[in-house]
Amino acid sequence: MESWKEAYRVLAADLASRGFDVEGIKKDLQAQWIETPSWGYADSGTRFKVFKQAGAARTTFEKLADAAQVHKYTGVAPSVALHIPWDKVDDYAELSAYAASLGLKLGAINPNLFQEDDYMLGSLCSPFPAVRKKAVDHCLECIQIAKTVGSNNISLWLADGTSSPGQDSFRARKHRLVETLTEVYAAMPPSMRILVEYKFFEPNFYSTDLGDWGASLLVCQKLGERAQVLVDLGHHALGANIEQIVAFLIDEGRLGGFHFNNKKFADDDLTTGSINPYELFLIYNELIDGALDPAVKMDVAYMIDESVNIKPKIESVIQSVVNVQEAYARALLVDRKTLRDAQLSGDVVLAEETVQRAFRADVTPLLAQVRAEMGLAPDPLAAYRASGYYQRVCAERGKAGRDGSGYQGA
Ligand code: LRH
Ligand code: MN
Repeated sequence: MESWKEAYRVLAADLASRGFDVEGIKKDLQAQWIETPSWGYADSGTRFKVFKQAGAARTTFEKLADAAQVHKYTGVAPSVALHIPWDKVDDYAELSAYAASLGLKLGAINPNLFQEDDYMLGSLCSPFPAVRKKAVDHCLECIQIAKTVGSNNISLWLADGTSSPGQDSFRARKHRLVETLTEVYAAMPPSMRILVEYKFFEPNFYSTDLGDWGASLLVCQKLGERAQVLVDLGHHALGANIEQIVAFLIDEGRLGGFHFNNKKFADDDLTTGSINPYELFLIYNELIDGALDPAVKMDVAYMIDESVNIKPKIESVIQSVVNVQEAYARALLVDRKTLRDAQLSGDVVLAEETVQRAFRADVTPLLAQVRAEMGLAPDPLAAYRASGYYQRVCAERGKAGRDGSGYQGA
């Protein structure tokens, strides 16, 4: 018997003896839906160097083929977010059909308002009306693409900001932002929503128009119910309590989604859970607390937004998905009655111990069992590595050679 099966039997018996609904927990884990980013499969780097990797996806079709590998072995990554124009194609219906042939759905559509010369002083916040119109038109184009591929999420990040004191009026830029986004919001069909992402700095280094969750929430409240805040884990000042921000947004009914990744310093876009798995667990602890509250309405898009420079892309995304599964599984093991009683009686240590006991749990056998019940191998990364897919695409995509992970390519 594979070792994880015995470990699972012991864990399930212990959890059941402590009053946990093990079957319910497995159902929740099987229902997880984690969207991966098309741009996470292509070569990316820093301003210093983009290390071209053997086998990296070069076209949107190859990005979808690689994303299908992540879903094939994890079972919980059935959709891919697109970035326009990085994923611009002549026929989006054909792209959508190709995705479906791979068992995938096309997810959030990300407008790109940060790579045109015209956007030097901003896009939707630009002082120049013609530039604002160009930016609005691009968002309207993305709404059309979303309609064509059956996506209901427009995921908007703005690089807009200023780089020196006095460069522009903060209030005037805010007015332009609300005015232009009101036009974009009005163009969305009733089934569609806009996820408004904030970031505290970069590429502007004096001010950012959507610089924190408060700015994003304010703008969303001015737009309407179908405007919600997107929380990218790399977009906060060091020390920010992201799980508290998540709790506030849940309580306001304005948590639209996540861009999961991890950081040590700034917007590092590292593998999710690779630096601070406790933070990811604490975020899921707030998500479950909200989901258990009948007064709270939640519709959260769980998306990964990473671009790793050294690791083979597919393997890093598999690691990220597995780390998100583990964070959710551990958070499902928080004894919420004991936690609430400890909180209400001021027993701070017992409250912390209750949370940490769940974080310390080894959920590997639980997830292995969940995968087995989904007809999948217990270890996605090992199964992917054993598949030979990587060697095959290296040969097909024609760049053999060392890629930092020891693979010699074809
Ligand atoms: C900006 C960001 C945004 C994407 C980009 C790829 O830092 O997080 O979500 O458009 O990364
Ligand atoms: Mn992001």
